[in-house]
Amino acid sequence: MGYFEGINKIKFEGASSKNSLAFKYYNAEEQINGKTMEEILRFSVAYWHTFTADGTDPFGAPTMIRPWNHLQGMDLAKSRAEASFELFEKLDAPFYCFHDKDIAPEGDTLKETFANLDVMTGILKDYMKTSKTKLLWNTANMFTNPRYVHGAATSSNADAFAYAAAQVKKGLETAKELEAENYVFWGGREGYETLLNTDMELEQDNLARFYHMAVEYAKEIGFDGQFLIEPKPKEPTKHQYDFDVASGFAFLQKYGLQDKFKFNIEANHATLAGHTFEHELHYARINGMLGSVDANQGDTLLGWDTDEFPTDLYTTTLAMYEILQNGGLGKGGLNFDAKVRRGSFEPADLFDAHIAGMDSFAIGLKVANKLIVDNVLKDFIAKRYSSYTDGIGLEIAEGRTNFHKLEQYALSLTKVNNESGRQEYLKGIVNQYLLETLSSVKV
Ligand code: XUL
Ligand code: CO
Repeated sequence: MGYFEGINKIKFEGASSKNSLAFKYYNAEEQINGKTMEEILRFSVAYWHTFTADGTDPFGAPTMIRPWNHLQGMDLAKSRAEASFELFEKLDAPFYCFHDKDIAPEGDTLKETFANLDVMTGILKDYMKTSKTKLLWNTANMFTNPRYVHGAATSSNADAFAYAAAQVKKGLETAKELEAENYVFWGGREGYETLLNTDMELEQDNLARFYHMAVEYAKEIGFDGQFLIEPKPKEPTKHQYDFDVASGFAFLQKYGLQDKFKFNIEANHATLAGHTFEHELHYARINGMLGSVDANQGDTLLGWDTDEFPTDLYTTTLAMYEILQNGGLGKGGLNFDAKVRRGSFEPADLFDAHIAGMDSFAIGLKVANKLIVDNVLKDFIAKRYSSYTDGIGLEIAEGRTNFHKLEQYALSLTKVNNESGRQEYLKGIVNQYLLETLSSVKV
């Protein structure tokens, strides 16, 4: 203890609190439909943004003032681990997530890297014995090291494929050891830049073989966490294979992997793919594939992944609307794959950022729950599609018709009457629920 001096355990103080280091809306204990906010929201801290990132950007040097900045190698790794559990405790965070490379430095050989990982896994395991914070997921960083310049499981080089396999094998052992609830694949370099040098068919077949081997090995060692694929359309590669949920789902189905995987959906990745966050959540949900969430937000003025802490209440509301209708996130959670801005370089900014994100999702949860309890959108949608509940519509919905019958029916119509979709009215209603919830929050 002692990395974040002057910062006490963050408490819920209510909407009128002027204390920046207090929750205004996130009240872990508060019950929403028989479950606590903590149980529904399952917040997670991302190790890489909070403990590993130093504020470097393509134009400038590190800016982050961190108590561990003077250290290196394994000393640095140990210090970050100690600091992380202090932050988790102060935020009362139920979960955290990491890449292998975040928790332990790479050695000169794979053997050395594994030895470093073993030490750090043991240290994290010890902290976890006396902490409530569990591992939501871990993953392998197969994008930073130059060996992955052409990809990992989709590399043109079989040696890189093998190295990646060894890394994931170790990752699954770590997941088992730390009792991770999930294991994530984000295909950082699994994509391509130009077809002029790419065998896309082989790359995709290999990616599927890799996933199958991971599933097999998890079974072999008895790791029963949920496998998750995290789609992202671009960055760092121009074309990433796991573009969005729809393309990822098609891939999983083609290769018979759809029962073994779900999706980890990141807000900023959704918008990079030209979708809304709620579109991706919805698409996964209706296909039974919504696994977990990387909770962040992008910037509509910028075309890249800015990984900002989520503060847009409209978006958190519509995201929670999907998550609640999914019956929650199961083994998944809301992982803040988000970083403080380069100019927010003080340790206290890490707390402000998480508090803002947690409060924003708490508000979203309350508004979404009210929208669901009052059946506002559901009733509207049911009425909008009511033509499929009797007559010719029911015949269509039950698969009891054909083009001959439909042609006959159409010939009998004098006019097709439509009703307004009333989009503006519905947006007004969502605003009304948002404002009503905000004003009714106990202060
Ligand atoms: C990159 C990204 C990753 C994954 C884990 O955009 O989101 O941090 O969440 O590899
Ligand atoms: Co992510």
